[in-house]
Amino acid sequence: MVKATEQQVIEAYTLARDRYAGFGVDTDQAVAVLAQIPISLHCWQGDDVGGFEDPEAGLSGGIMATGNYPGKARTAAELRQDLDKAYSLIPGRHRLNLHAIYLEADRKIPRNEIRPEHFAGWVAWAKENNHGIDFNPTCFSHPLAADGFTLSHQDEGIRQFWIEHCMASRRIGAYFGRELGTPCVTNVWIPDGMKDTPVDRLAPRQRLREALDAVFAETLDPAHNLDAVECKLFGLGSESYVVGSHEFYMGYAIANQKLLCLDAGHFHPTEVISDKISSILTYVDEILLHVSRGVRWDSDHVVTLTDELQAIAQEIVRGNYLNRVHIGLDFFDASINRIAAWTIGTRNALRALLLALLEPIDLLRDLENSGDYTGRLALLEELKGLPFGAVWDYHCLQQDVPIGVSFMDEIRAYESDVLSQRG
Ligand code: RNT
Ligand code: ZN
Repeated sequence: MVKATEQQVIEAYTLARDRYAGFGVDTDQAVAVLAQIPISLHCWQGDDVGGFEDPEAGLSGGIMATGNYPGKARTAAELRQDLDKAYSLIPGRHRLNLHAIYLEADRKIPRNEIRPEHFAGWVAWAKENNHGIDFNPTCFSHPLAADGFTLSHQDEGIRQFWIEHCMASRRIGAYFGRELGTPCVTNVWIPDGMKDTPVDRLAPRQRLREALDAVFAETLDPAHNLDAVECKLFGLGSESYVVGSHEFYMGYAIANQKLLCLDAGHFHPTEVISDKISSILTYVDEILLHVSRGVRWDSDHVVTLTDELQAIAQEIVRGNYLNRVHIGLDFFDASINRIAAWTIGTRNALRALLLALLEPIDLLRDLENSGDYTGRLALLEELKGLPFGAVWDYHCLQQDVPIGVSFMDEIRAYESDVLSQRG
């Protein structure tokens, strides 16, 4: 493959800029805005959601990574090294989304005893590289979650254990926010549910509500920590009933002014989160997205540039929600190079945002408001053929990251130099 030269990229951009200007779109402005949008990269793509709490233990409890591509990170140091590589191939400054099981300690720490000091290594690295950090309590892959219930468990002691874990996680979130000068979004997802039809759908939900009230009882400065709750329709082993459903958490988020986390894979297969954003933001200040791609079910495939990904980005940009939507990724494909998975998925999320930023939104709105739906359709379809790729390449050039698929050259070199050396 012949790489595009700098001159080719600039020439193509110049033509594209004029083309977009014809629609009243300022491409320089679009890339300037794009450069400021942080995406929260999920640490768990780097090691198939294993974590470092207990290197012997595997993933269990309602989610699953499939594939055995060689070279996954085995330690926090390896994971950071892999993340550094991925960030170097993605334009912009981005965040890290950490799970509690990615702590560092010289002994196994019970989950209800995790403390900021167990994450000091991540903070030092984040400071050095200018990353914000987001956080998640890990309410799965644990003996006390083995029967499929955590915060809504019937047993008060088990419930209390998970409440303490989530409380400890929020304090760690506040520590990240304080240290890094940017609020940490701490997102609670629990696997609680039933494989087969329950007879009592209410009691677990009442227990979950009370448990969440206990988790959130301590007031933390929103400049340091923001709380989010993530709903789900079904999961592995919770096919018939999920305690923390969409209605449950939407109600909870509105009643308690929490962030609602919308995961693109957590709804009926033809239901889309893009259409939910403006509804929910009518009632809560901010939301968190888990941008993912389900294939027939909540399969957590690497994000591709689908219609729905573009629709999500359009909603964020058209609604002027860039300051109210926290964009996180959530996929874990263990069957391909994991650094490529991060790079491809994140670059796609950014490409979708760029496409949205390049829309002549005022023109489109005028057509719609004047009832000219024919003109709206014609323009929307024509926009799909405009040279947005030239703008994207220029953005990558400006941000000093590989242009086009040449990022794969670096990933292949890293695979042979680093990943292949791992046992
Ligand atoms: C699970 C949820 C949750 C997890 C992460 C690892 O269905 O999507 O967000 O993927 O916490
Ligand atoms: Zn998720």
